[in-house]
Amino acid sequence: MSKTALITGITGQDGSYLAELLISKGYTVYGLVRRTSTLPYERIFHLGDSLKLVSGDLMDERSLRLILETCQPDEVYNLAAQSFVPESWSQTILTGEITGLGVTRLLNAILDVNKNIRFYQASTSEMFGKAQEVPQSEETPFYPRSPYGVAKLYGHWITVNYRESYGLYACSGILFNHESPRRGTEFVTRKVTYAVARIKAGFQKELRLGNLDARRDWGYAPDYVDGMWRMLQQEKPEDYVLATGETHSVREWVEESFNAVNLNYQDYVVVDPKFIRPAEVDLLVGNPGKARQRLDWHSTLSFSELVAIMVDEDVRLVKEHGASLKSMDMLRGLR
Ligand code: NAP
Ligand code: F7E
Repeated sequence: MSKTALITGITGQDGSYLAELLISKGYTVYGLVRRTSTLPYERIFHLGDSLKLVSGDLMDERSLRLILETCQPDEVYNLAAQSFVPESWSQTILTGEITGLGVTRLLNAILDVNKNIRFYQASTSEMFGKAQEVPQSEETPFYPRSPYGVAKLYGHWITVNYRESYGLYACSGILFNHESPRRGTEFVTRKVTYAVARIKAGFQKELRLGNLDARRDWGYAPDYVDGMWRMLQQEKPEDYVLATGETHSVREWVEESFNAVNLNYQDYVVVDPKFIRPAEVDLLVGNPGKARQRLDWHSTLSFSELVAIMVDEDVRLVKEHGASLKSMDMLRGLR
């Protein structure tokens, strides 16, 4: 019999790729959307009727219970969060409420409605923060460096705790940065590839960035949602790191992106203190050994291939919609 899944964070980068994957596997897929006065559905429009949307919010436990009763999912993927690290210093309480306590609300609703639901929690390499060892694995001690990382660490431990307290099938996926043409333009990879496309087209003159020396383990988002699904298909619930095992600096990402359109980044990039964080995560690189061995999971794109597909897609986007995107970007303030 075909399975049913509920995805929170359906309008985000990962939600859209996970919905595609599960629909392709024959799942009935529900996506939780929060009530807004305009529709943030740009990443899921193309899924049409194959995706069912339900209204609720991680801030509201009753809405979660009602949704579980209506949808009766076999699997719940909790991808919803206030996920932008800098915002977590200015909206600290909100980040704690959604990204941290929101996990407990959803787990409580699962306990009330159906303890057999399999649960995936979107944990993050930001929990390693000031990394205590290199590379980071499931065994590495945590040391978060932002209110976002702190909130996610709470979400991680409450997932582990409910698994151990109530016997839930609950997994925490500790995912390193993963990117795609659907990445939000406030995150550094997409901010850069989008700016490169605009500069090449003559819409933008410079690119203002923060710390170019930070290092990240960047992979391709569709690979990572496949890993989430694999975690919920095992005999026993466990936690897994998903990463490429390679690290690159922001500067390398910038250089490679400008090179892709035959420009020299030094002619355009300005370091702006506005984008420097109160506390930085200097070096992340994951060890995906456990996921490789137990889940047969692999990342499929090299660093250069990832940069290339993101630059190509943004060049195409700017060519097609250049002028209208320009006014939209002004409204968004392109952080
Ligand atoms: P994203 O694009 O920022 O999407 C976040 C999603 O959460 C959006 O759909 C957003 O809905 C939803 N959301 C926010 N507050 C909510 C609330 N109160 N109730 C219900 N939904 C709410 O994030 P992503 O990159 O796809 O990441 C997915 C998850 O993985 C997040 O939890 C993130 O923290 C985590 N993560 C991401 C990465 C990465 O590299 N991408 C790595 C590790 C972990 P709206 O559209 O309405 O705002
Ligand atoms: O920053 C540096 C910045 O915002 C990466 C989220 O998905 O991945 C993401 O968090 C690095 C940092 O991602 C700018 O200081 C320099 O060192 O793209 P980011 P993040 O903070 O790593 C993790 C795994 C998550 O879980 C999060 O939800 O780039 N950087 N200059 C900049 N970053 C931004 N955003 N903007 C700049 O201008």
